Amino acid sequence: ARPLTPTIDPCWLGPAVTAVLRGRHVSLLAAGPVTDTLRQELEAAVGPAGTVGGDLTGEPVLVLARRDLLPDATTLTGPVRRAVDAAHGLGGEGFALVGDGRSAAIVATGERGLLYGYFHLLRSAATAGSADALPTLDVVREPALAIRMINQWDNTSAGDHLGSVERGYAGDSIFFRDGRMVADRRRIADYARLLASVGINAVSINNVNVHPAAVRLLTDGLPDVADVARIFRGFGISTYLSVNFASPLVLGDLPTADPCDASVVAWWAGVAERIHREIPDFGGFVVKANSEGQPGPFDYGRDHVDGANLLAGALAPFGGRVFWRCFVYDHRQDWRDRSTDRARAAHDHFAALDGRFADNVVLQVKCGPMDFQVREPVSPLALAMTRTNTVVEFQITQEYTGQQIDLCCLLPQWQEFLAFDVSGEGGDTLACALARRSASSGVCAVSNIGDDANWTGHKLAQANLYGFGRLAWDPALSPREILDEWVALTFPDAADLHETLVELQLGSWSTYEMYTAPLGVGWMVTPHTHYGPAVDGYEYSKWGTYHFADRDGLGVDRSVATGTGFAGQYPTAWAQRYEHLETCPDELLLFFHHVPYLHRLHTGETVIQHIYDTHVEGARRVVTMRDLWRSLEGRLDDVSWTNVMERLERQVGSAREWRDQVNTYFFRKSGIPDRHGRVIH
Ligand code: GCW
Repeated sequence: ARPLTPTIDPCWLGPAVTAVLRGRHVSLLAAGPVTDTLRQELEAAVGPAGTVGGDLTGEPVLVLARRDLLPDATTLTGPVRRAVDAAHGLGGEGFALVGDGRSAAIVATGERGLLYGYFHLLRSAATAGSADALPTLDVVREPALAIRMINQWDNTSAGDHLGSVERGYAGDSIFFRDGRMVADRRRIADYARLLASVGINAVSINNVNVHPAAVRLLTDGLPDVADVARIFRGFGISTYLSVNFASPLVLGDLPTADPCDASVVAWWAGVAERIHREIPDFGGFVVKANSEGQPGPFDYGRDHVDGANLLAGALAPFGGRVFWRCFVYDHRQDWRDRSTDRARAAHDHFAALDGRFADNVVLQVKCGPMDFQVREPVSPLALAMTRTNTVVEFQITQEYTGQQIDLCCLLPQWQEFLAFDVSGEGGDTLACALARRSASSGVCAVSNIGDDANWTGHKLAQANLYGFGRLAWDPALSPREILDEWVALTFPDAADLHETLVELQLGSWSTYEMYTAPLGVGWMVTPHTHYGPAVDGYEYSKWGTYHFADRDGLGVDRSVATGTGFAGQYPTAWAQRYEHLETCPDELLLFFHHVPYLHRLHTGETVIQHIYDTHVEGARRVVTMRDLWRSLEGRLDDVSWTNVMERLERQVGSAREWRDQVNTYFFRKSGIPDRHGRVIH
């Protein structure tokens, strides 16, 4: 509840959210940088009529206390007493929160737990619907996943590849401008607060494509990075930098970046030490190496283990980690070569290296084997690395899912990935497997924010950022539960529209899927920009992204028997299921198989008719959403209403274009008419 930067959308932390604490007498027993933030939060929330004390005198209505700073439990009563008992055995991020309606207590082992407990209290009050009553509850919460990270793809200057934020659809970077860190850092603090409120505990602040100018963040830019790290530290978030593997070369310090060269080893050790001096709790590095033209260990005949362990060795003395990305594939493929399959690449490169990485290396694996398409199977590499720390990477920014012009709430997609049955025979979900793997495993995601007044370009895209954090904390939450919270917090004055807003979000991913590339085949997008349809846009390209449509059928044969063998990268039960037409799920049919247009889906419908029907239906649903939104005029704040209205109008146009291009394309290829005789151009 610290004052927000004026004119900036407070997202899910608007002033109404802290109303429950106004005028209250609160007590905070803890110490440290996060406690200082929490104190500011509380002071702003209670306002001039309330107080924030540091002990238990005067019967505070809310107590937030580190367990070890409280007197002996037997001397305590009420919620504090119950919370102390419940907090027994919690880790540093967990909390116990007990409220009896009149008073409440949050007890934790560490100060981060108190901060998370505080935001939980605000959420509970908002979702309970009575903004100024303390909730009645008795909960113990701990994050399911240890690593809950956000990756910024922010360039240090706008002249870099793809603008100031790569794949950013919400304005420019809030971190960098004209090659330097922005001077006014209030927006960064607001962002830190938003992230902490949903449990994010790590952030990398610059693009994984590290252009030469950005390499200077390790040198002249370091004091500014240290200042940003200080801001994040106050919210329990550790700061990471993306680094260029060839940094010693780029900076002109050494003639090589060979990971096995002693001078390179010493160079990185020196860098890590300097950073540590400025940022004692520095998180570490994120590295995109030998991927899409970025330098890496292959340039010296070395492998990923050599590369990752080099940086890990430099950071290890200071407790830092290396996030080594596994998005490695041949981006100069010959489309004539049917044996190379981009989907196989990550597993082919990394699976055999399991167990050889240093303890502070974390492999960062994209959630699907391709690249954040609207529908992909889970990455088999995420399942395979059982002896290596792993984070699964999601993309909040909607690169391939409508670019925050189209409404596409991705929570159902992420939830499906995290709930994936790892063995295919019951047992661990992917989320459980990650939790079990190590205390350096979890999830990360590419942010969708920029310096737009509403952060995300599309007001409703805020839910994706909110929801990613909530799912990372608790993957068992359903998209509906998360959206219930998000709507209650974001639109506190529109209780009558609650269900409408939740439903709008919930259905939007499947609507988007309907009018874009069908049945998991992906990639029918405009090359490079990735917005709007281009059915053959990537068909003869070097990027390895094909649908192979001809007059008889379409899809990619990734079976072991007759195709690229990708299906065989899965654990046996899944490999079997994907291998065969009879068991392959419809929504992934064209990802795994090339089939004739008249092949029948499990629904009984033919593939071609399914394409026609879903495209017509998807575009129709967008019109319905637009009309519904139009009818809400005056019932939500004008700024939000106008923003979403304008985006939905554009989405209607985009969906129409997708529908007509995709349907026309397949009619022309197949010559098979639409059973319902609708116009195909
Ligand atoms: O999806 C692709 C994007 C690139 C991005 C790359 C990656 C940061 O088109 O813009 O580069 O993925 O994940 O590295």
